[in-house]
Amino acid sequence: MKKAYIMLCMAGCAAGILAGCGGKIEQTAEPFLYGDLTEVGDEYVVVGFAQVGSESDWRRANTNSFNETFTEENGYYLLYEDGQQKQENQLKAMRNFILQEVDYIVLDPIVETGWDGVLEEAKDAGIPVILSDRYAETADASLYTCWVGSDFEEEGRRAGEWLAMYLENRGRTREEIRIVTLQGTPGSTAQLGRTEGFGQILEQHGNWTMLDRQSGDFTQAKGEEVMEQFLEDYEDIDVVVCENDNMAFGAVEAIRKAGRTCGPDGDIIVICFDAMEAALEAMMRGEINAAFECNPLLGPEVDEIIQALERGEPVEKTRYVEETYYDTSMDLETILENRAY
Ligand code: GYE
Repeated sequence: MKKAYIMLCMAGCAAGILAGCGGKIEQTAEPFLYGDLTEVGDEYVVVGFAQVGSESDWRRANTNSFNETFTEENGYYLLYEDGQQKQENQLKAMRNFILQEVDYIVLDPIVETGWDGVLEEAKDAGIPVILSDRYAETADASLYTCWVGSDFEEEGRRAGEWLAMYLENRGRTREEIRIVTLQGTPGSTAQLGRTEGFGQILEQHGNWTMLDRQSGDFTQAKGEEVMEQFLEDYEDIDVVVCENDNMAFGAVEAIRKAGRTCGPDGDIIVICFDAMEAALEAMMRGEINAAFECNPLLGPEVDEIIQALERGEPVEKTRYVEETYYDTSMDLETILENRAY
């Protein structure tokens, strides 16, 4: 283990600003770890975590998972940087970590491209980079140690298959089904995979029409804005696919303001991805039809990887976490009682 000297983090990025939280998200984690040249003892494994931001409930749970896992009691010293949904901030954070000679870098890349340069710098400095949640497209796979996260394409297919089954159960296989999509941050793995997976099932159904797809950047405020526009632009929307829970909350709000109804008893089917507690509660209120789970608890997964690397063992290059889905036909109350997020 190297000895790391923790310097002042980028002061310009101090505020943990929440985009479009609509009162549903609270900032729980410290956005940056400040320190004045604190010397960290050799007994700690120093991990620099370049997080995407704090745009959603999922993100908050993900950050908490790292904060709870990478504690001093567990032998870690965690440097946490909130990129505030800007690649530029994440690049700066990574360069800071390299300068500080951390033992490991954990990167959750906001988008898939544009990382080769900084990954090469980390490699030259001998610092392993673990990709968590979102993926980074690299020219050379040896630039990162491994990736752990969700099978986003499978999540998208699962949502499409659920919709097909739902419509079939309601005898709507012949009717034209008019769909809109609120997409996540363009170029992020979660957006690309969910769009692709759902698109594969869309292609199999001649009666489904994708009217429009626009980005709501994974936030509630933008989700609401885009849905408002969709409702003005298109008549008879049957389904809104929201690439995360928070955009679904925004969509539900826009639907309500437009005097329309949604959920199992309404006229617009709402489906979303993440399936965090608040989405299950919205399903219980009859606002959302189905939520496709995305597991945010990646802290323990990355911990296992680092422990294996510390023992000098090889690690799998790609590691998927298990996921399921929920809809209003299930006993959501009981499910919520036993749920960690
Ligand atoms: O679905 C969304 C968040 O990358 C899986 O990012 C993550 C996504 C998640 O903003 O809520």
